Amino acid sequence: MSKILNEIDSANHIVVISHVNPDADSISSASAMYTYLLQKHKKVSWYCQTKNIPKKLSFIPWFEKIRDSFPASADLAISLDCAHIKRLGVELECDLINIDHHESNDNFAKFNFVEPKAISTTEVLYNFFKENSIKINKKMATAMYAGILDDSNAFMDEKVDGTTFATVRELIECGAEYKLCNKFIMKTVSLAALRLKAVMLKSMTLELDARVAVFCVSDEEMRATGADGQDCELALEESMYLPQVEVAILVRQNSDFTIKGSIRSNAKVDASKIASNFGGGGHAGRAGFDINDEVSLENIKEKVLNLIKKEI
Ligand SMILES: [Mn+2]
Repeated sequence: MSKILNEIDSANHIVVISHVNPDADSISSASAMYTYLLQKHKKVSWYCQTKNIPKKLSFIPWFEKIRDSFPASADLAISLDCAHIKRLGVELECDLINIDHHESNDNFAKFNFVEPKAISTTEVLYNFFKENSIKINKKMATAMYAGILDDSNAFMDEKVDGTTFATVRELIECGAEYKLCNKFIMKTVSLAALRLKAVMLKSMTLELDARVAVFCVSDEEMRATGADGQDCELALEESMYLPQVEVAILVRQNSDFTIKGSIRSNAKVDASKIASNFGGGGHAGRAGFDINDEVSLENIKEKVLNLIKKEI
């Protein structure tokens, strides 16, 4: 860890990197690191390859500083929450520090600080700051709380324990604007997403003795609501709260009539195993796949259900 601090101390221009299609943790951890580097009077930039970052993350400190071009003068980069080198969205010529919490992280950088047991990358950063006696200010605390809140699914994740709450308490004592985070991350929703949720819940069916919730969404429905792919997650996640539901599946038509599949599962069925039958992947609890042919939603739905039937 002292190597990481030395590296930061001797660098002239540092770039923090949030991964492609960033989530709250990736933006929050980059924000906390960005704030820390500013405190140290470092020249610092913030890079993310994705152009349209969800507006609901705009409350995170320094969000307006994010750029989609990588500065040529950088001599050190720090990637946050990037499980794989491809998630950086840029080919680097400078040295790299990799700070993350994904189990699949293969330590791709020159310097790696990866804690797979941590709930979020912001928790990894919190440990980093504490162990190095670095003062946590209000902006850093707010960002770190936001990452823990989102990656722990509002403290509902299996990994949440007393330590999580002790960390949160300390972040609040450091000035974390937790009410703001709760509102933006847990409650803020676009009108399009809300409309789509209504459409999806209305047409949801329950299969295999109501153990599987099924959603089929046509391109027409997507266009009618103005929603995007990520907005489908609202109804999908919510169906998992039905006590008898063990698996939820979504098959969605893209505008070019190809298909995107998403699977959520509790412990019994391995979602990534189902997705792998279609060339996809992910985690046991959440996985996805893409089908690049023109096939009917019904056809894919039946295939997925048949596979689940064998596992359930
Ligand atoms: Mn994360």
